[in-house]
Amino acid sequence: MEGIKLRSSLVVSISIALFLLFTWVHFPSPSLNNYVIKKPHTRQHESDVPHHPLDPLTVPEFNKVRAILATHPLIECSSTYSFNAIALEEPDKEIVLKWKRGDPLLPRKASVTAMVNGKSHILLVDLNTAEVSYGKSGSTSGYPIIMKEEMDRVLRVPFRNVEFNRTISDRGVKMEDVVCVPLSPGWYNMPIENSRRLIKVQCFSNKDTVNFYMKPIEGLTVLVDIDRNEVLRIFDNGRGIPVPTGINTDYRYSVQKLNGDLRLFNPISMEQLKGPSFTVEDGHLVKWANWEFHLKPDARAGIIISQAKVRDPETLELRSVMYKGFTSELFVPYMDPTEAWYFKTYMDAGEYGFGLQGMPLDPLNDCPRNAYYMDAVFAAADGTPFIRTNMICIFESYAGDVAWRHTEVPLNNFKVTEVRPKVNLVVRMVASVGNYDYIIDWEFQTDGLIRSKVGLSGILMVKGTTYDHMNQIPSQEYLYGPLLSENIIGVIHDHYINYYLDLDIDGSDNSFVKVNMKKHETLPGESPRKSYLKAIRKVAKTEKDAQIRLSLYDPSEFHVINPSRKTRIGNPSGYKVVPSGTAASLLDAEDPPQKRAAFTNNQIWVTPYNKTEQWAAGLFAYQSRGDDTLQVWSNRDREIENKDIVLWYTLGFHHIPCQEDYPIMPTVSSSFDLKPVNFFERNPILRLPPYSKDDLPVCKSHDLA
Ligand SMILES: *[C@@H]1O[C@H](CO)[C@@H](O)[C@H](O)[C@H]1NC(C)=O
Ligand SMILES: *[C@@H]1O[C@H](CO)[C@@H](O)[C@H](O)[C@H]1NC(C)=O
Ligand SMILES: [Cu+2]
Repeated sequence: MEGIKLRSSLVVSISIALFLLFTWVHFPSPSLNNYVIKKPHTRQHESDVPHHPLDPLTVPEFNKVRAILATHPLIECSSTYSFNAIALEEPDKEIVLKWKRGDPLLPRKASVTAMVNGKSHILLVDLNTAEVSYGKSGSTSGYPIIMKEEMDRVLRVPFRNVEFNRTISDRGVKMEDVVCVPLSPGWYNMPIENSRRLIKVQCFSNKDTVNFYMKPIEGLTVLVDIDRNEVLRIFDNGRGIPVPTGINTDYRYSVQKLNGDLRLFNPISMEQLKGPSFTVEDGHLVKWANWEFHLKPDARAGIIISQAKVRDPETLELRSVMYKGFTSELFVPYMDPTEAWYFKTYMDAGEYGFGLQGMPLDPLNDCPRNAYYMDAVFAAADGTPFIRTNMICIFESYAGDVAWRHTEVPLNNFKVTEVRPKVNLVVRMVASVGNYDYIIDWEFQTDGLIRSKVGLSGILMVKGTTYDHMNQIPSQEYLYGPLLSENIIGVIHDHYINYYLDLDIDGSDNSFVKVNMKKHETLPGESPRKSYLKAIRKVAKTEKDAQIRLSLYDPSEFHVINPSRKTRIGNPSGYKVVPSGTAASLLDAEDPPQKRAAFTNNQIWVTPYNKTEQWAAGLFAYQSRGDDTLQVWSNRDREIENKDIVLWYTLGFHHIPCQEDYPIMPTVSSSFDLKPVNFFERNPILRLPPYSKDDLPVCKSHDLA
């Protein structure tokens, strides 16, 4: 009996071959199986031919990369190797910008990160010439994303250890109930961490529940050398802490004790009698309303939005807003300094691959009926491509909101009411990184606004405790989080999601402007008012001018403008980044996890465009030491005025768990906006027509069956 239970596999047939897609969830998901059989509203797989210079690698291209590398000396002569990243090496930005639909496709290249004998190498593979060259990393420390195959392998290692088996049975847990998870170890400048790729394995019991996270075998940590496949150390504390019972922790609908119909509301769906208003051309080019953008899945980032353009209602010109936007890194530090917990400071994109953890979406529940689904092609550790079906969904969303309105008060015999309904286009993926689920939305609005939203759901990482009631606890300060259930503490933690936003407002050369609200006091006798606010504009000259910490008592707007494109009356065309609910890291700047995730030192940064600076915690985030972070790059204090610049925004959450988060969390969301400021001459949706009854005939329910 093994600790890992890979029971969930699904077979996907495509025209050339059969690929096996394994997920590393530990139990079969009923909904997953349903949709494979029915596949409602899923359109065909990605085409095997790329059409656009930014299109992701196709199945034949992955196979070609693999074939070319098979005869490369680095791979051919090594006994063991793995490919921990294979992705399109995007052509240089200026070349992509010149490329037009109908032009011959630009040469295709793949960037491959290979781990050979415990060392990482970057190989650039030219798919046209089959030439292979070595690429530069910029990182001096750290390792690439850990692959699923490596995690499967290390999860078996503890079970070959007598001491591990003994402590499991001493704790009264049956071997067949043990489920283990692979936890990235962070980096703490300890001798054992040098020149070794490490992982920490912790285990749970899944007796009587699929929600094994609620049954931790507390205090047991197995330190494993990933490449040598051996146990280095076993930390065995907390033997006196019982494994929680797990009663009523199973969250599957099928096991809920049903007393009649549990529905709180009748089913709702959005109907589009005339069909959707968006198209996805050549697999990746999305066109909707006044928007057009390139969309692709990515093993590390999840979703990449490229070349987002919005149509100007006055000139009908398609105007550039963003060259590239994606979630660059995540940081999830837990607030417990004890042996079994201090290292839990995950960086989910660079350590596990945010896209690799993007599991198939569940139609009707993850996305509405009118959604279109996009598949991803990723590569396994040996380079074999596989298809992750339904990884992204795209849909028009109408939540009953208003795009703009006015009713004139009937004081002077006015009878005016004008209202426009608000319909948005949503692009969504969900990354299930171990216990947590991140719902990532990019929402495009007709008024030119882009909203980036993150929803957190899934299961808490909890800590076992001897306490089963608050009245046994002398003071809350003894714990690292609230008691959530008998013998379970929800450890306090943060979530940070960093966005790379290469805004190109009407072209690449842009400036960053801080528009600071300042209190002004009136002179004696000047006005009955004592004070008022003024907006003071300041153009950032260098990177340090653009290291921004938000404060309610020193508020600013943050604009990215094109100084050479002005409106009719002379305002520079721009977009602003609009933060909403967010959180800042309070860890010590010299704390190792904070140094590694130094992108959380500020909420906003602006750097000059540099193709190799894309991953906010460095290219190699696993066991990184913080030498290749956004903080390090920004400290060079390069010039950023009227240049091609990249804005970085970090969305944060402090999470003090509560009983409602148990046994699975209702979604918590936050977002930020990219909003036009003097980009359009006036309200860009002024001419949007309202609905009338004829637009939306009422259908009987049987018409929809
Ligand atoms: C681009 O980024 C890399 C990695 O940080 C750095 O080594 C290089 O100097 C940068 N180039 C410029 C022009 O800043
Ligand atoms: C540990 O237990 C597992 C599961 O019962 C068994 O397969 C394995 O052989 C045991 N390992 C040792 C070293 O006894
Ligand atoms: Cu949380």
